Amino acid sequence: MKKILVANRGEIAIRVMTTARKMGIKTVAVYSTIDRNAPHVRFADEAILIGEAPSNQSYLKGDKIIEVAKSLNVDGIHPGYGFLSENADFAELCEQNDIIFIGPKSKAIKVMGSKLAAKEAVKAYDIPMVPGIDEAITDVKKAKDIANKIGFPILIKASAGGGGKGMRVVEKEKDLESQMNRAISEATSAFGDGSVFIEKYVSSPRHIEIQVMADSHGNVLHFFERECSIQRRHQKVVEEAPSSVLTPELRNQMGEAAIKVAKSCDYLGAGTVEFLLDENLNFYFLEMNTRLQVEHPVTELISGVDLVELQIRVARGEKLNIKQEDLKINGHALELRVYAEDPLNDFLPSVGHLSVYKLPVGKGIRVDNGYEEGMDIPIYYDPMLSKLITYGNTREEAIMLMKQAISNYKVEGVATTLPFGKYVCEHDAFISGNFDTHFVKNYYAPENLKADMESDAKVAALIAVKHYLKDQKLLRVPKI
Ligand code: MV4
Repeated sequence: MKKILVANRGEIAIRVMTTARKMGIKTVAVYSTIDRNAPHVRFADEAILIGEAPSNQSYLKGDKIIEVAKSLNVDGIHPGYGFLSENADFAELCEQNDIIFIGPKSKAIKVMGSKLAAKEAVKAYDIPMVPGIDEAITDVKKAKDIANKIGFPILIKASAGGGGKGMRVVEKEKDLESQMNRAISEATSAFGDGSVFIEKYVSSPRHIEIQVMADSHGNVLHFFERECSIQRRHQKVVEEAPSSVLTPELRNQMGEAAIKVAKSCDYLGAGTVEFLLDENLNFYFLEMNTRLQVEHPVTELISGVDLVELQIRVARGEKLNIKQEDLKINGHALELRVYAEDPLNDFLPSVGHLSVYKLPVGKGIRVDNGYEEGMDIPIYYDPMLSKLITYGNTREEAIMLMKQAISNYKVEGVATTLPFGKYVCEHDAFISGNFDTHFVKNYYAPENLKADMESDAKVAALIAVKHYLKDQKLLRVPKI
């Protein structure tokens, strides 16, 4: 592979190109009109305008991107995350045009994109699943029978959903019929597929996911877990590796299960197998994400591998030259997603002009960033500015570094999730490691953050006054 096109923007485009460059591979950026001066465009060896700002006129135009790739003799396309990364048709279009899609084969994307097809695929592999059914259900009477067998509360999920879309909790039998009808009509309009199924509702789970990597020679490795329970409305905000609750035995079991999930769909490349972990440390397979994930850096830091490099290597047919038993966890990593969103105002996007934008630097601090001072944040895309990642010998050290890094990260012009990150790092439940997917709902209210920010402002004001008074005492040469 001599030249790679990155079909993405922002921090992930730069992240992928950094590794390509390290490997001696040329890079091509694609961009929309509004991204004309974006950092990922200047970072690449070549850059091509592909359309107008809305994603469906640019970053989602698979045929246009293939056309550009062919005209520039590109060997492979890296889709990053989001956009075309889990589009089976695009993966197939690449294959048909003799361009390597740096990701799994379209078939694996398709199977894992359907929750019911995924359940079917892993059936023969002895993977722990949440009690429930593994086929689409439309008959309310049958649904009631099953729900009573499993026991309420139950969860109705859309087969074509994922990431929490199209889910409904049902507490009592009397609500089942109306909730089921709503779920079916929602799934039909959102995904064009009204298939829904039922699972036992695990009420206070942790979200633990396992990073896997597969080559085209039948080797699959796992790179341990990421704890992603700190999320709001299915949007992750803080992630870490390793999880503070897994024992080495449980980690092995979940890793083995994740490898089996990858094998069940003949997986290739980087993937993530999501599990729910209940209070009694039972784990259940949820779904597989067939892409490089946003939070991959915490895994890179604790395992010492470059996941993008491995993606490129296996995509060009190389064997994974690492053995599972050689992989060890070293240290602890935390990631805060820095969004241009206002935590004091229901996390609404706070797009605008980055009048000040200064990144923290130092040992144990990594910032995967897509923006710079003076830029406007476009309204058209995900408002994530960067990922602030810290790495220490222990969890305590990583948390301390995160608090330092947050205070050295200077942003003016837009509100960000940085103060929210500080709030999480200072919260007892987070510090103790005793939290679940309800952390934000249970412990966060804008008032808490406001109090926090005001007391910080008071301390800053007191320091300023002290300096001023000290300054006044100094002997000054009088002006004549
Ligand atoms: C669940 C669940 C409880 N019980 N399934 C949400 C996203 C999608 N990947 C699956 N999700 C869940 N499935 C059963 N049977 C709770 C969630 C869930 C969740 C999972 C991971 C991270 C955050 C979450 C927030 C709310 C609900």
